[in-house]
Amino acid sequence: MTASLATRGRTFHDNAAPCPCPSIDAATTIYNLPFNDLLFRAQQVHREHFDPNAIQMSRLLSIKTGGCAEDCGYCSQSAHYSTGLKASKLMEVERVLAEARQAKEGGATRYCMGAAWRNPKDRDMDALAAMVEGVRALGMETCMTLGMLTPEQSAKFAEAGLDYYNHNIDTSERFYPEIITTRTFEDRLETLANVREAGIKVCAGGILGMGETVEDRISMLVTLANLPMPPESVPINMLIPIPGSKLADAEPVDPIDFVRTIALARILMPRSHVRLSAGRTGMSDEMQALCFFAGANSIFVGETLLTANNPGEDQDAALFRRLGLKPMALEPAS
Ligand code: SAM
Ligand code: DTB
Ligand code: SF4
Repeated sequence: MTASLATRGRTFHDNAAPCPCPSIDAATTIYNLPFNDLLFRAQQVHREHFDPNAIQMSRLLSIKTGGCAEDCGYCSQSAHYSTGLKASKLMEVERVLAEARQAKEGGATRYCMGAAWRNPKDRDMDALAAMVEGVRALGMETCMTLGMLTPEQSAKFAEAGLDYYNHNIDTSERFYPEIITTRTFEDRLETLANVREAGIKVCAGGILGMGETVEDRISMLVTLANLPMPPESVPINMLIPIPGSKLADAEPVDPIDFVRTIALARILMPRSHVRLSAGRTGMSDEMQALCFFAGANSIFVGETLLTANNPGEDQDAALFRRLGLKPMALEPAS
């Protein structure tokens, strides 16, 4: 099982001609282009597939906060660290729907519900499916991020109409055990395969600024681009250092390296939405502008992510005005 999953993407693509899949070497060459050449190329690719001034807007809600059994070194919600976060139980369906209505009024077109779980329990599946159905009925796209899923759980969410499942690979296969020890990189790929097989769209990306090397970042993107189908949505998070977590004092990522990584994601996954995700409160308008120029075309809106701060509505409205950006309209459901 393990080996076949690890090679799944490569086998698929090796049989396809011409092979569109990037190797680490090819991706590294692109990454190391002079900055202006890299951004020009990313912007060209971006314009072939998207309106360069339209940004997709998603809203997050933590439907079950804290007390998580996993030991992810970056996370405020892991029970392995003392981050001062108060744990809570799974929210009632009606409360989730009330929050989703507000998010819609704020302009979000996708509603992402996150839970601090290693995996969902079967006893919670009916309530989770009801959340998906209720949010869909409001006319928003739905996304969930709940940890690992079995094929059966994935099928149940597909039946409920779940549009996207977020499950990040976070970093390279090499660096993964330095950040998380309670599950493996392979476990992540397995859930991604289960979600894909159920017919749900995939949202998968990672975090920069955890002490990884540039090579680790390139390797993470090459893994994503070589999946049997690349993720439709690729969130690139900048680490929000959480006091008390293992990565509280990690060295911040160089902003130019961050922009280069966004540009590489755009070039390697031309049709995917690349999301400038967590960490925007730590970025200047100028850095965000460069990220949009490099091909990022999605953000989280609203004052909170799951537990951490995010620029609020007013700040983002001002940013959009400054840059002449507009919200991306929802594509009609197929
Ligand atoms: N428990 C689920 C899981 O791990 O898949 C879902 C929630 S988890 C918080 C979703 C993602 O948020 C993580 O995979 C990670 O990429 C990102 N994330 C969590 N804490 C972060 C932080 N402090 N800074 C940046 N990104 C973070
Ligand atoms: C993703 O890549 N980033 C989001 C979403 N997927 C679930 C989460 C960011 C979390 C930031 C830290 C926090 O709010 O606790
Ligand atoms: Fe749990 Fe997800 Fe946080 Fe890891 S990232 S500790 S799985 S909530």
